[in-house]
Amino acid sequence: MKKFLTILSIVTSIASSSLAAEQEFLIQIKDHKFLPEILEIPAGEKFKLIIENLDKTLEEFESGDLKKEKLVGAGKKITIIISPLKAGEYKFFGDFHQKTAQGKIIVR
Ligand SMILES: [Cu+2]
Repeated sequence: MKKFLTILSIVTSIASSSLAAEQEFLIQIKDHKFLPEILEIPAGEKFKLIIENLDKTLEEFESGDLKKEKLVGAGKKITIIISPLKAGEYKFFGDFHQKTAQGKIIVR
């Protein structure tokens, strides 16, 4: 957990939200796993990732590949804006339950 990065991503989300119109994708967290674990996204398009935590425990959505890190409280939802990506695979994980909470975004 890096507080600075979390604040930075909140600021980025607010700055980007006024532009709207990007596609939204929902990832839920349940039993310390991501649903879905694999998400396919078109290359070169900015999109919105909504992370909903259905568990009763705090989780942190984290990805070195995407350079994102954001806390998701129990029963809460967060939004992350992702800038257009090149084709490839981008892994993400739940920082507090890394054994089970693993996923990736496949960009084509
Ligand atoms: Cu972390």
